[in-house]
Amino acid sequence: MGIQDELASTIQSLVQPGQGILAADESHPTIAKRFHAVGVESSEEKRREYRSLILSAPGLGEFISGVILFEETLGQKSLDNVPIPQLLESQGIVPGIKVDKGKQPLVNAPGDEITVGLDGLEDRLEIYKNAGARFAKWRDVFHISDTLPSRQAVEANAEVLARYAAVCQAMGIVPIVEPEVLIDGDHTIERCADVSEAVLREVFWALARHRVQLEHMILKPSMVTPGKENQKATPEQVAEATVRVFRRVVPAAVPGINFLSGGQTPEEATLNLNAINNLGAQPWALSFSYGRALQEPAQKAWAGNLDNGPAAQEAMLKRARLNGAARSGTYSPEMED
Ligand code: 5MM
Repeated sequence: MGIQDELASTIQSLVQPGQGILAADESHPTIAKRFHAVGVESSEEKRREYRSLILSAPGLGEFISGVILFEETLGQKSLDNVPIPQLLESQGIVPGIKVDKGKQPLVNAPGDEITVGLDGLEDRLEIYKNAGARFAKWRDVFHISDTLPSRQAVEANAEVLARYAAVCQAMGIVPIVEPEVLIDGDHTIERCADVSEAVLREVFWALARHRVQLEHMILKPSMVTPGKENQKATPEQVAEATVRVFRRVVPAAVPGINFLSGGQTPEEATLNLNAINNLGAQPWALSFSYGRALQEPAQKAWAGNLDNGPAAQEAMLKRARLNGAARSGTYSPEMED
């Protein structure tokens, strides 16, 4: 299969009605934090146990089209000794891989950060592709304050995101482009809308400069919400603010927008996605690529005990199913019972 056909076929598998993407690509410090919250010490074996359990939940492929893995997991075997990428393919799920190397302070821009990982990216992508990855993910992070993010941060992060996306496509790997505007702070929903619009404009300008094919990428943005220390907005307010910004700046050629949950509770993230999809037809498929909002209940149910595996799988499936419904605006809170 040629590169273009590979990209088209992966996009087609990822963007499906009733399905979304599971982000299970927490780096070691992040997964340690998540495990700590349920009283588990993070070790390679515990990470393998937990991730193997949730990824082998029977029927997961009905609601999950792709899973973003961390490098370690891509090379691991499940509890049944099946390579994880193979386990996913057997569920009809496309394996993906986080390829950024995290973030660091942006020099001469106090408070801003820049995501790193372009050095050697091509070589790593080749290894990941041979291991079974068909799509990749890179996350930029933007802090909101009265003065942040700076223009420098918006431009510099958009540039690396676009360069990453171009390299991925050249190798037949679909890039997930993730500019996350953080929910931390007491800013208003209007301030979040302004920052999100500026960030997305810059990202799409950089993608155009680097000749990224919009038809062969997925956007993974944050929703437009108030800061978590501000008053909560209703799902309808979040949906309206989000769709207004996206209609202004995201070209119709982009096939899918898969939101991150960014610290929303599992129920909030489902309600907000449902409200977004209730606003009527949009040019793009509007779905999820949640990490915490899909996994939190499963992590609580597992709590480090293999005997709780079936309960963890059930919790995972439940959130996947409910978000699958929110993907078409057919979720209702009664379905939680
Ligand atoms: C924003 O985080 C991404 C989506 O997860 P949430 O839905 O929980 O917000 C997630 O894919 C994130 O990029 C990975 O967990 C990797 O994060 P770290 O901090 O470990 O690089």
